[in-house]
Amino acid sequence: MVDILLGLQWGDEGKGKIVDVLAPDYKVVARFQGGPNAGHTLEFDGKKHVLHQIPSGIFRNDCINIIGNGVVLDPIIFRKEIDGLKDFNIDFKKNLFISKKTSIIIPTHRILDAAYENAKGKEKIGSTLKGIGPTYSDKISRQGLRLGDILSPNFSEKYQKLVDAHKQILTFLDFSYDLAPLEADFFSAVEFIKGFNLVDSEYLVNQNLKNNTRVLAEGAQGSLLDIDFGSYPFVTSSSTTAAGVCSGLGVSPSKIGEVYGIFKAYCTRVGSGPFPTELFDEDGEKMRKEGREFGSTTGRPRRCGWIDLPSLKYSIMLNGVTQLVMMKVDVLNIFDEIKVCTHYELPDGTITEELPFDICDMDIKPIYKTFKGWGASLEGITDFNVMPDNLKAYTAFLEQEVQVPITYVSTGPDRTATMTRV
Ligand code: 2SA
Ligand code: MG
Repeated sequence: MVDILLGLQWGDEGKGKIVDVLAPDYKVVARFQGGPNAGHTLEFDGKKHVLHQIPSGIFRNDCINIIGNGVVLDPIIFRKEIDGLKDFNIDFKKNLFISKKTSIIIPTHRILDAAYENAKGKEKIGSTLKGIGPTYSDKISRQGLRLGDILSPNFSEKYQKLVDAHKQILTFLDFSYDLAPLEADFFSAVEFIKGFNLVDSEYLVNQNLKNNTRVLAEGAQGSLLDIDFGSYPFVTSSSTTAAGVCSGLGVSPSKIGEVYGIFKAYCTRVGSGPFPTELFDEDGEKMRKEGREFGSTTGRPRRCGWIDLPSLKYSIMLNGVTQLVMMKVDVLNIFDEIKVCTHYELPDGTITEELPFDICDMDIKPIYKTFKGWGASLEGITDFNVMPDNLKAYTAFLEQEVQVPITYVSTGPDRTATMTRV
């Protein structure tokens, strides 16, 4: 079976840490969508590591890591990431496999990303500017480059054809850029990647499934940034929900097992787009500071707010979540009161639990239920039964609302700061 681990909000739920906690149970960890726009932070042995394109199982030497066909990969960033891992003595030949069908981000994709954002003026998506949208656009419009293409003798011609098409758009948008230094880096990174295992990873994944090896599919970006179900157009360009695993790795829906849904005990969002429970006051500031809420890829301050049940329920529904993992509960230790948005009030007075189609064009008023804070450190607590009563009440309320059990609660960035329901 393929188990799936994904974020239920707008990203940065702490997937990196949880994959790392779960990784010992899996011999294969695979990425199925997204690319260098992701930032998965792992902390162990007192050190922090941020991964962008490489799956989080890479620190376990008995774990095979797969970058699937649904991913968009930037060779320049890939090379930097590999360099950043040199102290760990990782055997990449043994532990890392990249699909030949993975789409390649070329330098002009990044330039186009910036040019499109620039052209949008005030309506910016808040893209990470890693070229994600333009690369997926080229994939869908059937002119993109795939990793297997770098092995072909015609690669530079294929590349040039695509760059020429991009240049026309950039001229039209009147956007100035300096391609030469990026191109030099790109071609040297392409040579570098040739030293890795480039495979038809759908066979590799399915062979493992046939041998009863458990595979973990690791999501990047949150479910609410999904191209179909997120707050379009303020979304990323891939299928971030469970459905994306099938097409992004080449596995059948009948092979999907557990779906772990990760959410923060509050909410954050980077980039533009609706965020009904966003706080603009001192509480929001406190969450950002206490939770160190700054983008791990771009360093941007994240917008913060209370937990939002209508959107959490929506994500749980779309993904078929079977187990929940609640992250960063310790950030709420310092709050006297903790709020949960249970419903939305729309501008016309309707009270609803559903996300409206035109969510981007309206002001939604969140309706809150207030809980007492627990006002205590959670350090050293690893058992659900001994958590403070007020945290128990908060957890029980969420579970009862969403009807899915919370099986892990994370109380700090380190692997060991995790409460497990036994
Ligand atoms: P893009 O670059 O085209 O995918 O951007 C489109 C929208 O998707 C949002 N997005 C993200 N939101 C949260 N975290 C992401 N990854 C990094 C991280 C972000 C960072 O893990 O910290 O470092 O800033 C991520 N990637 C994309 C993005 O903000 C746009 O709203
Ligand atoms: Mg992140």
